[in-house]
Amino acid sequence: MDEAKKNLSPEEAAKLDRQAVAEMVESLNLRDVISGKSSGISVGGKNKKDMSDFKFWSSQPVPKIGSLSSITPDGPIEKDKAIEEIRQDPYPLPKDFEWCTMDLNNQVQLKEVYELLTANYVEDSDATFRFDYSAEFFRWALMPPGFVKDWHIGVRVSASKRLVAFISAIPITLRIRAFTKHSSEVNFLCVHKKLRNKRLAPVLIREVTRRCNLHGVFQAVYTVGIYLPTPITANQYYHRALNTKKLVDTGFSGVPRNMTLARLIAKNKVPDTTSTPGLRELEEKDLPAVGELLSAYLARFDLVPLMSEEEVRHNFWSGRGTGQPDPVTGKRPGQVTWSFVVEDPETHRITDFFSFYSLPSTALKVSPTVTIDAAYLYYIATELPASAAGTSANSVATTWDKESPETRAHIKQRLVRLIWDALSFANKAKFDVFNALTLMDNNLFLNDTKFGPGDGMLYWYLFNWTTRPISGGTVDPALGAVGATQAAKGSMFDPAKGSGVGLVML
Ligand code: MYA
Repeated sequence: MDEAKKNLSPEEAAKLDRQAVAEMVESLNLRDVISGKSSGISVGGKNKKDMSDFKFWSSQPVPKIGSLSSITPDGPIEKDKAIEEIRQDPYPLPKDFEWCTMDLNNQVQLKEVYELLTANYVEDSDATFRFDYSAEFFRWALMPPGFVKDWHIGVRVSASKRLVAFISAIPITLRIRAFTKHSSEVNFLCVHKKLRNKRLAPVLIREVTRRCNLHGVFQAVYTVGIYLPTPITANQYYHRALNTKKLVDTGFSGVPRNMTLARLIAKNKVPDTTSTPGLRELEEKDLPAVGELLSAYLARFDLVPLMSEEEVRHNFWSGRGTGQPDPVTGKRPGQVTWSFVVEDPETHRITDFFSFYSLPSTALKVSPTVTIDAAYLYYIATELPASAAGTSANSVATTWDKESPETRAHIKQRLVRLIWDALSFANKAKFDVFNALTLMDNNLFLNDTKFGPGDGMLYWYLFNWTTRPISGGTVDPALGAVGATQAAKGSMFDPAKGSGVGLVML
Protein backbone atom coordinates (compact mmCIF):
# COMPACT_ATOMS: atom_id res chain seq x y z
CA MET A 1 0.00 0.00 0.00
CA ASP A 2 1.40 3.42 -0.75
CA GLU A 3 2.29 5.82 2.07
CA ALA A 4 -0.52 8.26 1.43
CA LYS A 5 -3.21 5.61 1.83
CA LYS A 6 -1.91 3.97 5.04
CA ASN A 7 -4.32 5.48 7.58
CA LEU A 8 -7.32 5.88 5.29
CA SER A 9 -10.68 4.10 5.18
CA PRO A 10 -11.35 2.13 1.96
CA GLU A 11 -13.66 4.97 0.80
CA GLU A 12 -10.98 7.56 1.42
CA ALA A 13 -8.37 5.41 -0.35
CA ALA A 14 -10.68 5.02 -3.33
CA LYS A 15 -11.16 8.80 -3.36
CA LEU A 16 -7.41 9.24 -3.41
CA ASP A 17 -7.17 6.86 -6.36
CA ARG A 18 -9.81 8.89 -8.20
CA GLN A 19 -7.85 12.00 -7.37
CA ALA A 20 -4.66 10.45 -8.75
CA VAL A 21 -6.50 9.55 -11.93
CA ALA A 22 -7.94 13.06 -12.15
CA GLU A 23 -4.44 14.49 -11.77
CA MET A 24 -3.14 12.21 -14.44
CA VAL A 25 -5.92 13.22 -16.81
CA GLU A 26 -5.32 16.83 -15.98
CA SER A 27 -1.67 16.45 -16.78
CA LEU A 28 -2.73 15.36 -20.25
CA ASN A 29 -4.21 18.82 -20.39
CA LEU A 30 -5.71 18.85 -23.87
CA ARG A 31 -6.09 15.76 -25.91
CA ASP A 32 -5.12 15.33 -29.47
CA VAL A 33 -7.82 15.15 -32.00
CA ILE A 34 -4.84 14.61 -34.18
CA SER A 35 -4.93 11.31 -32.58
CA GLY A 36 -4.01 8.46 -34.93
CA LYS A 37 -1.42 11.02 -35.84
CA SER A 38 -0.52 10.54 -32.17
CA SER A 39 -0.82 7.06 -30.71
CA GLY A 40 2.83 6.22 -30.36
CA ILE A 41 4.50 2.89 -29.95
CA SER A 42 6.94 2.96 -27.09
CA VAL A 43 10.35 2.31 -28.52
CA GLY A 44 12.29 2.87 -25.33
CA GLY A 45 10.19 0.81 -22.92
CA LYS A 46 9.02 -2.74 -22.71
CA ASN A 47 7.13 -2.59 -25.99
CA LYS A 48 10.46 -2.02 -27.67
CA LYS A 49 10.30 -2.91 -31.34
CA ASP A 50 13.20 -3.58 -33.62
CA MET A 51 13.56 -3.71 -37.38
CA SER A 52 12.51 -7.35 -37.62
CA ASP A 53 9.11 -6.40 -36.18
CA PHE A 54 8.53 -4.18 -39.21
CA LYS A 55 8.13 -6.80 -41.92
CA PHE A 56 7.26 -4.26 -44.59
CA TRP A 57 9.37 -1.32 -43.51
CA SER A 58 12.49 -3.45 -43.15
CA SER A 59 12.28 -4.05 -46.92
CA GLN A 60 12.16 -0.32 -47.73
CA PRO A 61 14.91 2.28 -48.21
CA VAL A 62 14.45 3.95 -44.84
CA PRO A 63 17.01 4.28 -42.03
CA LYS A 64 17.24 1.32 -39.66
CA ILE A 65 16.08 1.94 -36.08
CA GLY A 66 18.92 3.42 -34.07
CA SER A 67 21.03 4.15 -37.15
CA LEU A 68 20.63 7.93 -37.22
CA SER A 69 23.19 9.88 -35.22
CA SER A 70 25.08 13.15 -35.18
CA ILE A 71 27.52 11.72 -37.76
CA THR A 72 24.95 10.38 -40.23
CA PRO A 73 25.89 11.64 -43.69
CA ASP A 74 23.30 13.31 -45.93
CA GLY A 75 22.35 11.28 -48.95
CA PRO A 76 20.11 8.73 -50.61
CA ILE A 77 19.89 5.16 -49.35
CA GLU A 78 19.34 3.76 -52.85
CA LYS A 79 20.52 5.25 -56.11
CA ASP A 80 17.94 6.74 -58.49
CA LYS A 81 16.68 4.16 -60.96
CA ALA A 82 16.72 4.42 -64.71
CA ILE A 83 13.22 4.40 -66.18
CA GLU A 84 13.70 0.85 -67.61
CA GLU A 85 14.47 -0.43 -64.11
CA ILE A 86 11.13 0.76 -62.80
CA ARG A 87 8.28 -1.67 -62.74
CA GLN A 88 5.83 -0.65 -65.46
CA ASP A 89 2.72 -2.46 -64.19
CA PRO A 90 0.87 -1.65 -61.00
CA TYR A 91 1.53 -3.95 -58.04
CA PRO A 92 -0.96 -6.79 -57.82
CA LEU A 93 -3.86 -6.27 -55.45
CA PRO A 94 -5.69 -9.04 -53.61
CA LYS A 95 -8.37 -10.73 -55.73
CA ASP A 96 -11.63 -8.73 -55.97
CA PHE A 97 -9.88 -5.31 -55.80
CA GLU A 98 -8.67 -2.98 -58.54
CA TRP A 99 -6.62 0.21 -58.82
CA CYS A 100 -8.11 3.52 -59.90
CA THR A 101 -6.82 7.06 -60.30
CA MET A 102 -9.10 9.58 -58.63
CA ASP A 103 -10.03 12.66 -60.63
CA LEU A 104 -10.51 15.30 -57.96
CA ASN A 105 -11.92 17.77 -60.51
CA ASN A 106 -14.82 15.38 -60.77
CA GLN A 107 -17.30 16.18 -57.99
CA VAL A 108 -18.48 12.58 -57.68
CA GLN A 109 -14.95 11.23 -57.25
CA LEU A 110 -13.98 14.05 -54.90
CA LYS A 111 -17.02 13.14 -52.78
CA GLU A 112 -15.96 9.47 -52.78
CA VAL A 113 -12.54 10.38 -51.36
CA TYR A 114 -14.17 12.70 -48.86
CA GLU A 115 -16.64 10.03 -47.73
CA LEU A 116 -13.98 7.32 -47.40
CA LEU A 117 -11.78 9.55 -45.28
CA THR A 118 -14.60 11.06 -43.22
CA ALA A 119 -15.64 7.60 -42.04
CA ASN A 120 -12.24 5.88 -41.91
CA TYR A 121 -9.39 8.36 -41.50
CA VAL A 122 -7.29 9.22 -38.47
CA GLU A 123 -8.88 8.83 -35.03
CA ASP A 124 -7.35 9.18 -31.61
CA SER A 125 -6.37 6.02 -29.73
CA ASP A 126 -9.78 5.52 -28.08
CA ALA A 127 -11.85 6.63 -31.07
CA THR A 128 -13.16 9.81 -29.41
CA PHE A 129 -12.26 12.19 -32.22
CA ARG A 130 -11.78 11.81 -35.96
CA PHE A 131 -10.43 14.26 -38.52
CA ASP A 132 -13.16 15.66 -40.73
CA TYR A 133 -11.37 17.16 -43.72
CA SER A 134 -13.77 18.91 -46.13
CA ALA A 135 -14.07 18.27 -49.88
CA GLU A 136 -12.71 21.81 -50.51
CA PHE A 137 -9.77 20.98 -48.28
CA PHE A 138 -8.87 17.94 -50.39
CA ARG A 139 -9.06 19.93 -53.60
CA TRP A 140 -6.77 22.54 -52.11
CA ALA A 141 -4.38 20.09 -50.45
CA LEU A 142 -4.10 17.61 -53.32
CA MET A 143 -4.08 19.85 -56.37
CA PRO A 144 -1.16 22.26 -55.90
CA PRO A 145 0.74 23.55 -58.96
CA GLY A 146 2.31 20.68 -60.86
CA PHE A 147 0.20 18.04 -59.11
CA VAL A 148 0.25 14.62 -60.74
CA LYS A 149 -3.17 13.11 -61.23
CA ASP A 150 -1.67 9.64 -61.26
CA TRP A 151 -0.55 10.16 -57.65
CA HIS A 152 -4.16 10.30 -56.35
CA ILE A 153 -4.51 6.57 -56.01
CA GLY A 154 -7.62 4.66 -55.04
CA VAL A 155 -8.53 1.00 -54.58
CA ARG A 156 -12.03 -0.14 -55.50
CA VAL A 157 -13.94 -3.35 -54.95
CA SER A 158 -14.01 -4.78 -58.49
CA ALA A 159 -17.64 -5.86 -58.35
CA SER A 160 -19.31 -2.84 -56.73
CA LYS A 161 -16.65 -0.22 -57.67
CA ARG A 162 -16.85 1.03 -54.12
CA LEU A 163 -13.78 3.07 -53.06
CA VAL A 164 -12.16 1.32 -50.09
CA ALA A 165 -8.60 2.68 -49.90
CA PHE A 166 -6.66 5.78 -50.87
CA ILE A 167 -3.14 7.22 -50.83
CA SER A 168 -1.85 10.46 -52.31
CA ALA A 169 1.36 12.24 -53.13
CA ILE A 170 1.98 15.81 -54.24
CA PRO A 171 5.22 17.26 -55.60
CA ILE A 172 7.40 19.31 -53.30
CA THR A 173 10.85 20.82 -53.69
CA LEU A 174 12.44 19.97 -50.41
CA ARG A 175 15.61 21.34 -48.93
CA ILE A 176 17.09 18.98 -46.38
CA ARG A 177 19.99 20.88 -44.90
CA ALA A 178 22.30 21.61 -47.84
CA PHE A 179 20.54 19.34 -50.35
CA THR A 180 17.58 20.23 -52.53
CA LYS A 181 15.52 17.36 -53.91
CA HIS A 182 12.43 17.16 -56.06
CA SER A 183 10.41 14.95 -53.76
CA SER A 184 6.88 13.99 -52.97
CA GLU A 185 4.78 14.63 -49.91
CA VAL A 186 2.74 11.53 -49.10
CA ASN A 187 -0.49 11.89 -47.16
CA PHE A 188 -4.07 10.66 -46.66
CA LEU A 189 -3.22 6.97 -46.58
CA CYS A 190 -6.49 5.32 -45.65
CA VAL A 191 -7.87 1.78 -45.68
CA HIS A 192 -11.54 1.14 -44.97
CA LYS A 193 -12.06 -0.08 -41.39
CA LYS A 194 -13.39 -3.43 -42.58
CA LEU A 195 -10.20 -4.12 -44.57
CA ARG A 196 -7.66 -3.37 -41.88
CA ASN A 197 -4.72 -5.61 -41.00
CA LYS A 198 -4.79 -7.32 -44.39
CA ARG A 199 -1.47 -5.82 -45.57
CA LEU A 200 -3.16 -3.48 -48.03
CA ALA A 201 -1.21 -0.43 -46.77
CA PRO A 202 2.17 -1.84 -47.94
CA VAL A 203 0.72 -2.39 -51.43
CA LEU A 204 -0.55 1.20 -51.53
CA ILE A 205 2.84 2.48 -50.39
CA ARG A 206 4.72 0.41 -52.98
CA GLU A 207 2.34 1.62 -55.69
CA VAL A 208 2.69 5.30 -54.82
CA THR A 209 6.46 4.80 -54.74
CA ARG A 210 6.37 3.21 -58.22
CA ARG A 211 4.29 6.07 -59.62
CA CYS A 212 6.61 8.68 -58.07
CA ASN A 213 9.66 6.83 -59.48
CA LEU A 214 8.08 6.88 -62.94
CA HIS A 215 8.12 10.68 -62.66
CA GLY A 216 11.79 10.69 -61.64
CA VAL A 217 11.04 11.23 -57.93
CA PHE A 218 12.97 9.01 -55.49
CA GLN A 219 12.58 10.85 -52.16
CA ALA A 220 9.48 11.57 -50.09
CA VAL A 221 8.50 13.24 -46.83
CA TYR A 222 5.61 12.09 -44.65
CA THR A 223 4.34 12.48 -41.10
CA VAL A 224 2.66 9.79 -39.08
CA GLY A 225 1.38 9.58 -35.49
CA ILE A 226 3.08 6.26 -34.89
CA TYR A 227 6.72 5.33 -34.60
CA LEU A 228 8.01 3.56 -37.70
CA PRO A 229 11.60 3.10 -38.91
CA THR A 230 12.91 5.79 -38.43
CA PRO A 231 11.84 9.35 -37.63
CA ILE A 232 14.24 12.17 -38.41
CA THR A 233 12.40 14.33 -35.91
CA ALA A 234 9.24 14.57 -33.83
CA ASN A 235 7.02 17.47 -32.93
CA GLN A 236 4.53 17.70 -30.11
CA TYR A 237 1.03 19.07 -30.59
CA TYR A 238 -0.09 22.11 -28.61
CA HIS A 239 -3.63 23.44 -28.31
CA ARG A 240 -5.05 26.85 -27.48
CA ALA A 241 -8.65 26.71 -26.31
CA LEU A 242 -10.95 29.34 -27.79
CA ASN A 243 -14.44 27.96 -27.12
CA THR A 244 -13.54 26.55 -23.72
CA LYS A 245 -17.03 25.43 -22.74
CA LYS A 246 -17.55 23.43 -25.92
CA LEU A 247 -14.13 21.79 -25.58
CA VAL A 248 -14.94 20.75 -22.02
CA ASP A 249 -18.46 19.57 -22.94
CA THR A 250 -17.17 17.35 -25.73
CA GLY A 251 -14.32 15.85 -23.70
CA PHE A 252 -11.60 17.56 -25.71
CA SER A 253 -10.26 19.20 -22.57
CA GLY A 254 -10.92 19.07 -18.84
CA VAL A 255 -11.28 21.68 -16.12
CA PRO A 256 -8.17 21.55 -13.92
CA ARG A 257 -8.87 20.46 -10.35
CA ASN A 258 -8.36 23.78 -8.62
CA MET A 259 -10.31 25.78 -11.19
CA THR A 260 -13.92 26.40 -12.11
CA LEU A 261 -15.21 26.37 -15.66
CA ALA A 262 -15.93 30.10 -15.33
CA ARG A 263 -12.34 30.81 -14.33
CA LEU A 264 -11.02 28.66 -17.14
CA ILE A 265 -13.19 30.53 -19.65
CA ALA A 266 -11.89 33.84 -18.30
CA LYS A 267 -8.29 32.57 -18.46
CA ASN A 268 -8.69 31.56 -22.10
CA LYS A 269 -10.38 34.75 -23.25
CA VAL A 270 -8.66 36.39 -26.22
CA PRO A 271 -8.80 40.08 -27.10
CA ASP A 272 -11.62 41.11 -29.46
CA THR A 273 -9.30 43.38 -31.39
CA THR A 274 -5.84 42.86 -32.81
CA SER A 275 -2.85 44.90 -31.67
CA THR A 276 -0.25 44.92 -34.47
CA PRO A 277 -0.34 48.19 -36.45
CA GLY A 278 -0.70 47.57 -40.19
CA LEU A 279 -2.17 44.07 -39.79
CA ARG A 280 -4.70 43.14 -42.48
CA GLU A 281 -5.89 40.23 -44.57
CA LEU A 282 -3.50 39.18 -47.36
CA GLU A 283 -4.27 40.73 -50.75
CA GLU A 284 -3.24 39.35 -54.11
CA LYS A 285 -0.68 42.13 -54.62
CA ASP A 286 1.17 41.02 -51.45
CA LEU A 287 2.02 37.57 -52.79
CA PRO A 288 5.53 38.36 -54.15
CA ALA A 289 6.50 40.10 -50.90
CA VAL A 290 5.10 37.24 -48.84
CA GLY A 291 7.08 34.73 -50.93
CA GLU A 292 10.31 36.63 -50.28
CA LEU A 293 9.64 37.17 -46.59
CA LEU A 294 8.80 33.52 -46.12
CA SER A 295 11.80 32.14 -47.98
CA ALA A 296 14.20 34.37 -46.03
CA TYR A 297 12.57 33.30 -42.77
CA LEU A 298 12.52 29.60 -43.67
CA ALA A 299 16.11 29.63 -44.96
CA ARG A 300 17.16 29.39 -41.28
CA PHE A 301 15.74 25.89 -40.81
CA ASP A 302 16.93 22.36 -41.69
CA LEU A 303 13.90 20.91 -43.47
CA VAL A 304 12.17 23.40 -45.71
CA PRO A 305 9.90 23.58 -48.76
CA LEU A 306 11.20 25.80 -51.55
CA MET A 307 8.03 27.42 -52.85
CA SER A 308 7.71 28.79 -56.35
CA GLU A 309 5.57 31.92 -56.91
CA GLU A 310 2.75 29.65 -58.07
CA GLU A 311 3.03 27.59 -54.91
CA VAL A 312 2.94 30.70 -52.72
CA ARG A 313 -0.21 31.75 -54.57
CA HIS A 314 -1.73 28.32 -54.20
CA ASN A 315 -0.87 27.87 -50.52
CA PHE A 316 -1.96 31.25 -49.26
CA TRP A 317 -4.40 32.66 -51.81
CA SER A 318 -6.32 29.91 -53.57
CA GLY A 319 -7.86 28.49 -50.39
CA ARG A 320 -9.51 31.72 -49.27
CA GLY A 321 -12.97 30.72 -50.57
CA THR A 322 -15.19 32.68 -52.86
CA GLY A 323 -18.08 35.07 -52.53
CA GLN A 324 -19.24 37.25 -49.71
CA PRO A 325 -17.79 36.70 -46.24
CA ASP A 326 -20.24 35.72 -43.52
CA PRO A 327 -21.18 38.95 -41.68
CA VAL A 328 -20.45 37.46 -38.25
CA THR A 329 -17.48 35.14 -38.78
CA GLY A 330 -15.93 36.77 -41.84
CA LYS A 331 -15.63 33.27 -43.38
CA ARG A 332 -16.15 32.97 -47.13
CA PRO A 333 -17.99 30.00 -48.60
CA GLY A 334 -15.47 27.19 -49.17
CA GLN A 335 -12.71 28.93 -47.21
CA VAL A 336 -9.95 26.60 -45.96
CA THR A 337 -7.07 29.02 -45.38
CA TRP A 338 -6.76 32.39 -43.67
CA SER A 339 -3.72 34.56 -44.41
CA PHE A 340 -2.69 37.92 -42.96
CA VAL A 341 0.15 40.36 -43.46
CA VAL A 342 1.57 43.29 -41.56
CA GLU A 343 2.20 46.24 -43.85
CA ASP A 344 4.50 48.78 -42.23
CA PRO A 345 2.32 51.91 -42.04
CA GLU A 346 5.27 54.11 -43.08
CA THR A 347 7.39 52.12 -45.49
CA HIS A 348 4.55 49.92 -46.78
CA ARG A 349 6.90 46.95 -46.64
CA ILE A 350 5.38 43.61 -45.72
CA THR A 351 7.16 42.84 -42.46
CA ASP A 352 5.18 39.90 -41.10
CA PHE A 353 2.89 37.18 -42.28
CA PHE A 354 0.85 34.37 -40.76
CA SER A 355 -1.71 31.90 -41.95
CA PHE A 356 -3.87 29.14 -40.56
CA TYR A 357 -6.10 26.50 -42.06
CA SER A 358 -9.36 24.91 -41.04
CA LEU A 359 -9.46 21.22 -40.19
CA PRO A 360 -12.50 20.21 -38.17
CA SER A 361 -12.77 17.00 -36.17
CA THR A 362 -15.84 15.07 -35.14
CA ALA A 363 -16.35 14.31 -31.47
CA LEU A 364 -17.63 10.76 -31.89
CA LYS A 365 -18.68 9.91 -28.36
CA VAL A 366 -21.20 12.71 -27.90
CA SER A 367 -24.64 12.04 -29.21
CA PRO A 368 -25.46 13.48 -31.66
CA THR A 369 -21.85 13.87 -32.78
CA VAL A 370 -20.40 17.38 -32.62
CA THR A 371 -17.92 19.11 -34.90
CA ILE A 372 -14.90 20.71 -33.26
CA ASP A 373 -13.77 23.54 -35.51
CA ALA A 374 -10.02 23.56 -35.26
CA ALA A 375 -7.67 26.12 -36.81
CA TYR A 376 -4.12 24.90 -37.40
CA LEU A 377 -1.23 27.30 -37.59
CA TYR A 378 0.16 27.09 -41.12
CA TYR A 379 3.15 29.24 -42.12
CA ILE A 380 4.32 32.29 -40.18
CA ALA A 381 7.21 34.65 -40.94
CA THR A 382 8.64 37.85 -39.59
CA GLU A 383 11.35 40.14 -40.87
CA LEU A 384 14.62 39.28 -39.17
CA PRO A 385 16.56 42.02 -37.38
CA ALA A 386 19.35 43.55 -39.46
CA SER A 387 21.98 41.81 -37.32
CA ALA A 388 20.56 38.41 -38.32
CA ALA A 389 20.07 39.27 -41.97
CA GLY A 390 22.26 37.67 -44.57
CA THR A 391 20.12 34.62 -44.86
CA SER A 392 18.61 34.82 -48.28
CA ALA A 393 16.17 32.76 -50.24
CA ASN A 394 19.07 30.82 -51.73
CA SER A 395 20.94 30.37 -48.51
CA VAL A 396 21.34 26.83 -47.32
CA ALA A 397 22.96 27.67 -44.01
CA THR A 398 20.90 26.57 -41.05
CA THR A 399 21.10 29.38 -38.55
CA TRP A 400 18.16 29.16 -36.17
CA ASP A 401 20.24 27.37 -33.53
CA LYS A 402 23.11 29.82 -33.75
CA GLU A 403 21.11 33.01 -33.42
CA SER A 404 22.02 35.49 -30.70
CA PRO A 405 19.78 35.89 -27.63
CA GLU A 406 18.89 39.35 -28.99
CA THR A 407 17.69 37.90 -32.30
CA ARG A 408 15.69 35.18 -30.51
CA ALA A 409 14.16 37.82 -28.25
CA HIS A 410 13.24 39.96 -31.25
CA ILE A 411 11.60 37.02 -33.03
CA LYS A 412 9.80 36.01 -29.87
CA GLN A 413 8.38 39.46 -29.28
CA ARG A 414 7.06 39.65 -32.87
CA LEU A 415 5.63 36.14 -32.86
CA VAL A 416 3.86 36.47 -29.53
CA ARG A 417 2.08 39.56 -30.77
CA LEU A 418 1.22 37.99 -34.13
CA ILE A 419 -0.16 34.87 -32.49
CA TRP A 420 -2.37 36.87 -30.12
CA ASP A 421 -3.73 38.54 -33.25
CA ALA A 422 -4.14 35.19 -35.01
CA LEU A 423 -6.09 33.96 -31.98
CA SER A 424 -8.36 37.03 -32.18
CA PHE A 425 -9.08 36.35 -35.86
CA ALA A 426 -9.65 32.64 -35.27
CA ASN A 427 -11.95 33.40 -32.37
CA LYS A 428 -13.93 35.85 -34.49
CA ALA A 429 -14.17 33.19 -37.22
CA LYS A 430 -15.73 30.93 -34.53
CA PHE A 431 -13.00 28.33 -34.32
CA ASP A 432 -13.14 26.29 -31.12
CA VAL A 433 -9.44 25.62 -30.76
CA PHE A 434 -6.17 26.74 -32.33
CA ASN A 435 -3.48 24.08 -32.78
CA ALA A 436 0.24 24.36 -33.36
CA LEU A 437 3.25 22.07 -33.33
CA THR A 438 6.66 22.54 -31.73
CA LEU A 439 8.22 23.32 -35.12
CA MET A 440 9.92 26.42 -36.56
CA ASP A 441 10.11 29.10 -33.82
CA ASN A 442 6.78 28.10 -32.30
CA ASN A 443 8.32 27.26 -28.93
CA LEU A 444 8.94 30.96 -28.53
CA PHE A 445 5.24 31.80 -28.31
CA LEU A 446 3.44 28.68 -27.04
CA ASN A 447 3.68 29.51 -23.33
CA ASP A 448 3.07 33.23 -23.58
CA THR A 449 -0.08 32.80 -25.65
CA LYS A 450 -1.44 30.07 -23.36
CA PHE A 451 -1.20 26.97 -25.48
CA GLY A 452 -1.26 23.69 -23.58
CA PRO A 453 0.49 20.43 -24.52
CA GLY A 454 -1.56 17.76 -26.21
CA ASP A 455 -0.98 14.07 -25.76
CA GLY A 456 0.30 13.46 -29.25
CA MET A 457 3.55 13.41 -31.11
CA LEU A 458 3.95 13.79 -34.83
CA TYR A 459 6.82 11.76 -36.26
CA TRP A 460 8.56 12.95 -39.41
CA TYR A 461 10.01 10.57 -42.01
CA LEU A 462 12.10 10.84 -45.12
CA PHE A 463 11.92 8.06 -47.69
CA ASN A 464 15.23 7.06 -49.28
CA TRP A 465 17.29 9.76 -47.55
CA THR A 466 19.44 9.89 -44.45
CA THR A 467 20.44 12.93 -42.49
CA ARG A 468 21.35 13.65 -38.89
CA PRO A 469 18.31 13.91 -36.62
CA ILE A 470 16.67 17.33 -36.73
CA SER A 471 15.55 19.04 -33.55
CA GLY A 472 11.77 18.92 -33.19
CA GLY A 473 11.46 21.40 -30.33
CA THR A 474 10.91 18.50 -27.96
CA VAL A 475 12.90 15.41 -26.95
CA ASP A 476 14.55 14.01 -30.04
CA PRO A 477 13.24 10.51 -30.84
CA ALA A 478 16.37 9.23 -32.40
CA LEU A 479 18.58 10.39 -29.57
CA GLY A 480 16.38 10.29 -26.49
CA ALA A 481 13.72 7.95 -25.19
CA VAL A 482 10.42 8.63 -26.79
CA GLY A 483 6.99 7.09 -26.64
CA ALA A 484 3.36 7.60 -25.90
CA THR A 485 3.85 7.62 -22.14
CA GLN A 486 6.41 10.35 -22.12
CA ALA A 487 4.63 12.38 -24.73
CA ALA A 488 1.44 12.16 -22.67
CA LYS A 489 3.12 13.70 -19.66
CA GLY A 490 3.42 16.88 -21.61
CA SER A 491 6.79 17.33 -20.01
CA MET A 492 8.88 17.27 -23.12
CA PHE A 493 8.35 20.87 -24.04
CA ASP A 494 11.42 22.94 -23.52
CA PRO A 495 10.65 26.56 -24.37
CA ALA A 496 14.33 27.31 -24.75
CA LYS A 497 14.74 24.68 -27.44
CA GLY A 498 13.80 25.53 -30.99
CA SER A 499 13.16 23.27 -33.92
CA GLY A 500 14.87 22.84 -37.28
CA VAL A 501 11.61 21.88 -39.00
CA GLY A 502 10.52 24.62 -41.39
CA LEU A 503 7.88 22.61 -43.22
CA VAL A 504 4.19 22.30 -42.37
CA MET A 505 2.39 19.14 -43.48
CA LEU A 506 -1.40 19.04 -43.67
S1 MYA B 1 -0.46 9.20 -41.97
C1 MYA B 1 -2.18 8.80 -41.80
C2 MYA B 1 -2.40 7.33 -41.86
N1 MYA B 1 -3.82 7.03 -41.89
C3 MYA B 1 -4.56 6.70 -40.83
O1 MYA B 1 -4.07 6.61 -39.71
C4 MYA B 1 -6.02 6.46 -41.11
C5 MYA B 1 -6.61 5.36 -40.31
N2 MYA B 1 -5.85 4.13 -40.49
C6 MYA B 1 -5.85 3.39 -41.63
O2 MYA B 1 -6.49 3.71 -42.61
C7 MYA B 1 -4.99 2.13 -41.63
O3 MYA B 1 -4.76 1.72 -40.31
C8 MYA B 1 -3.62 2.33 -42.37
C9 MYA B 1 -2.79 1.07 -42.22
C10 MYA B 1 -3.88 2.57 -43.85
C11 MYA B 1 -2.83 3.49 -41.77
N3 MYA B 1 2.14 4.89 -42.40
O4 MYA B 1 -2.46 -2.79 -44.34
P1 MYA B 1 -1.86 -3.14 -43.02
C12 MYA B 1 2.45 -0.17 -41.63
C13 MYA B 1 3.03 3.99 -42.89
O5 MYA B 1 -2.11 -4.52 -42.56
P2 MYA B 1 -3.72 -1.32 -41.80
C14 MYA B 1 -0.25 9.28 -43.69
O6 MYA B 1 -1.18 9.33 -44.44
C15 MYA B 1 2.62 -1.08 -40.44
O7 MYA B 1 3.73 -0.69 -39.65
N4 MYA B 1 2.99 2.67 -42.58
O8 MYA B 1 -2.30 -2.09 -41.89
C16 MYA B 1 1.17 9.26 -44.22
C17 MYA B 1 2.80 -2.42 -41.12
O9 MYA B 1 4.10 -2.48 -41.69
P3 MYA B 1 5.26 -3.34 -40.93
C18 MYA B 1 2.01 2.26 -41.77
O10 MYA B 1 -3.86 -0.89 -40.39
C19 MYA B 1 1.41 7.94 -44.90
C20 MYA B 1 1.85 -2.33 -42.32
O11 MYA B 1 1.66 -0.92 -42.56
C21 MYA B 1 1.06 3.14 -41.24
O12 MYA B 1 -4.81 -2.11 -42.39
C22 MYA B 1 2.82 7.70 -45.30
C23 MYA B 1 0.51 -2.97 -41.98
O13 MYA B 1 -0.30 -2.85 -43.10
C24 MYA B 1 1.16 4.49 -41.58
N5 MYA B 1 0.31 5.41 -41.11
O14 MYA B 1 -3.49 -0.01 -42.69
C25 MYA B 1 3.02 6.38 -45.96
N6 MYA B 1 0.20 2.44 -40.47
O15 MYA B 1 4.96 -4.79 -41.16
C26 MYA B 1 4.46 6.07 -46.29
C27 MYA B 1 0.61 1.15 -40.52
O16 MYA B 1 6.56 -2.94 -41.54
C28 MYA B 1 4.92 6.82 -47.52
N7 MYA B 1 1.70 1.05 -41.29
O17 MYA B 1 5.16 -2.98 -39.46
C29 MYA B 1 6.32 6.42 -47.89
C30 MYA B 1 6.83 7.20 -49.11
C31 MYA B 1 6.26 6.63 -50.41
C32 MYA B 1 6.60 7.47 -51.65
C33 MYA B 1 8.08 7.40 -52.04
C34 MYA B 1 8.40 8.22 -53.28
C35 MYA B 1 9.77 8.15 -53.65
